[in-house]
Amino acid sequence: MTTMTRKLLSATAALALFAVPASAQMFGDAYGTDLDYNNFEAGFNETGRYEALDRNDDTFLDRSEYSTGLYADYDRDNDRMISEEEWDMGNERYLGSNYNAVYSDYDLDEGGFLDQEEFGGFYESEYTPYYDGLDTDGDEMLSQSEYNRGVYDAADLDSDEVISIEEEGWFEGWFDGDDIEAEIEEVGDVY
Ligand SMILES: [Ca+2]
Ligand SMILES: [Ca+2]
Ligand SMILES: [Ca+2]
Ligand SMILES: [Ca+2]
Repeated sequence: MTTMTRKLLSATAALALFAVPASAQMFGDAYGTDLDYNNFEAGFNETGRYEALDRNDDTFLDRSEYSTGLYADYDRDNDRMISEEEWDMGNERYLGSNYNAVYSDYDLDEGGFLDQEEFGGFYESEYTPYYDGLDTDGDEMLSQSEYNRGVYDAADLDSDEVISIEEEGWFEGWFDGDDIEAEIEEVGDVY
């Protein structure tokens, strides 16, 4: 091994140390064990996800802010487009496995992907009642606890008020250290 290679390797190791997902760390020991709502909320509030979604910093998520967060979540491979596979997966995660809709109805330019505008059309028709359901006090905004509750209930697939370790699979990709704030800004306006 040359000195140069060794230097490169140790630099890589140092980077890898830095790359330990910050959000997962902030989530503490709770992630990876069964989560009741209180454990979940305490950890989740520390991840910065809500602050990243709240683009205008008013401590609430309006319909537009929520749609941008949803788009970022549907977009698994971060190419800023929603493929049919990503769409199916997102619909199942949020709307349930019985949800039925036709992708081509929303892919208006038949490009094989939904962009922000096309997804916005889908969001308007399918997520208006969903958002209303999360907005339990009916003030047309999601508070942090209304948002948290919605995420928790979506991940708690069997609705037994515990997110089991298996159900934590719902969060795949959420706590991997990606800069969610940069991702949200890049997605921009959806609705
Ligand atoms: Ca806001
Ligand atoms: Ca994508
Ligand atoms: Ca509300
Ligand atoms: Ca459960």
